[in-house]
Amino acid sequence: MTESTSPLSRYASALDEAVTSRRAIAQLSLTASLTLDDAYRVQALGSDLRTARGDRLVGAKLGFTSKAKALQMGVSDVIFGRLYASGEYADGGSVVMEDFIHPRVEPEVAFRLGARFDARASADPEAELRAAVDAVAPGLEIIDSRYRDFRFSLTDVVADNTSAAGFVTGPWQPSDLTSAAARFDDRPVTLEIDGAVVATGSTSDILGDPLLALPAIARMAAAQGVVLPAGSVLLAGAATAAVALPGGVTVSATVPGLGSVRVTTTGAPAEER
Ligand code: 0L1
Ligand code: MG
Repeated sequence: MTESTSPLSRYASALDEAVTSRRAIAQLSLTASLTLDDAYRVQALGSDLRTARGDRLVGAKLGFTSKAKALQMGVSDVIFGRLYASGEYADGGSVVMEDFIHPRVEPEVAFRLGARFDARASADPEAELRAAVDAVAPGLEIIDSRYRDFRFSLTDVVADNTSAAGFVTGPWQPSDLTSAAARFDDRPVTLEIDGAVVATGSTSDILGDPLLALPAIARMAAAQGVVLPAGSVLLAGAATAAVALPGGVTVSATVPGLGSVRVTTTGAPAEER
């Protein structure tokens, strides 16, 4: 059996088809028993499919970074996903909801890489990644599970690229993370839709401090052999639970000291049409 006809390859194709058709599929775990390594292999095969049709890796993200979500999922480690150029939106721009199935939005803290990062070529990936970060910004992540009813197991969601579907970053602030004074914990985070607060949290809900996403991303990029180009965006994790994202609204996130980020949505996601 060649890899293109293997079960893992078929799962990657089914998930990719769900992305392009905006039609949710059944959870893989209902009929398949995947290991976590298998699930990351499906994610990597999905990445090959995306790049084959002209998409480009522009960053990485973590999920399950809050204690509450990790407990809910019964997991003890974060999950790692990839960000693509097709999912990058401009701050203050608009997002066409027809591109999604049943999107949700969450406020995040984002880091930017000033230099290419290849964890496997580094003697000290954690230190190198921290040194490579040149700026920080507030972010919004749009997640959109490719599974029906937004329901999944740990391996399902890893295979589905951790539900990653879109992201936007606010104004970048230059930041030197090699300074011992750098810390981003304990800042209130507000998520608003059309000016009404829909969720509040704290940057401390992201692994205690969003900075702690960096060693996790370094470790997981090494494990997955993911090389991040200069300019990559690293989404550290969500500071609140995700909120359903309808069409025809303006959503914004604000983090004191980092600023605000916003996008406007147009149209309606697939499941509302
Ligand atoms: O980015 C996230 O925090 C989401 C991780 C995947 C789980 C989900 O879709 O809720
Ligand atoms: Mg997220």
